[in-house]
Amino acid sequence: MRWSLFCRVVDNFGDAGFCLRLARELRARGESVELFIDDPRPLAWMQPGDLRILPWPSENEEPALGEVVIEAFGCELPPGVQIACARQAPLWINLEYLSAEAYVERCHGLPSPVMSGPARGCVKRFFYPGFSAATGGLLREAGLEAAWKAHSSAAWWREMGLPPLPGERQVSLFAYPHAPLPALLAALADAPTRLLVSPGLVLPAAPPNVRVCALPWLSQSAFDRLLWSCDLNLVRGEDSFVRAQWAGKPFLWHIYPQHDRAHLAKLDAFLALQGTSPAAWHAWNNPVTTDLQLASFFEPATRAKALAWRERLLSGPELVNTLLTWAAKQGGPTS
Ligand code: TRH
Repeated sequence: MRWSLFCRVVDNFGDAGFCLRLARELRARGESVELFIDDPRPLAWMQPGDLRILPWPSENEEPALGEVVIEAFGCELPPGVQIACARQAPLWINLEYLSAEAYVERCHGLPSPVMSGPARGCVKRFFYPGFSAATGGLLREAGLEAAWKAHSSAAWWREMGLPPLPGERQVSLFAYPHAPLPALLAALADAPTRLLVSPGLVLPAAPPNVRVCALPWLSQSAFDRLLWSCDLNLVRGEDSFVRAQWAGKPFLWHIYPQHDRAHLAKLDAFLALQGTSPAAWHAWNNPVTTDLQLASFFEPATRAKALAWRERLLSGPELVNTLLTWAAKQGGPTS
């Protein structure tokens, strides 16, 4: 089957990063895929391989579409593409953001009739990624489990030219600039720690026990392996948040802030689902935090909990499987 993915980069890298993983994995499972994207620059360092990447269509362009069209994260298709949808009647999927909130189960799979514009009368279908069997699930590459099991952190650090000092804790940091970085540095100062910092953050001077290592942008594959190799991962947005869960290591989430503070309900929904005490998570997401307690994140019980959570997610739905099942079942015209 042929899939046409449409992605507009709102800001940051999550939309592009997720669409790239999705396109790559559909391809890996034998599907034919093209990714239309308005800003392909982040894909260069994420490393798209030989995927078919196309520029965002102009207003009146009517591309020949695949049997499935994915409109990612409310990116609103240009009028010409909407006309093409009305004429070609693909399975048209409105792919939404990940959340653990209750509305996701209610809304996953619902029809979304197009009420105006050139595709008026067509019906899209809502697809919600999520954590339970009643959602679209999480994207997990078919090869991920074998690669994760075969991974050697020691070998990977050597390969990257980043060997750790003996006894040093390894912590990755990918966060938004408003994160309470002084509190983080203070929280890590109780034991020798290397803080591996992704681009985009300016850190204050580090205390003696904390060794800061600035990273370049890594390919998605290397970024995943960074998370597999660290003792604690500080991740953000949605895609790295999911990757931290597949890493099976303790992690702390810097959630993407929304103007109406809706992100706090989203954060709490995840914590409730996981049964996690919110103190450190709330503190990390408060820009003026001065007291961040992270000692428990390095305890064996927290490591065991991260692995148990990973196991639980492994038994849940996988997003690409869900999409392929939809495509097989609902592949007929939707207009
Ligand atoms: O960049 P983000 O903050 O993206 C955000 C969120 O997805 C947010 O929910 C969304 O609304 C907004 O974009 C528009 O964080 P995220 O989701 O983790 O995406 C980062 C991507 O970059 C992810 O695919 C991992 C990838 N990445 C690398 O490939 N190499 C790297 O070195 C790093 C740091 C990230």
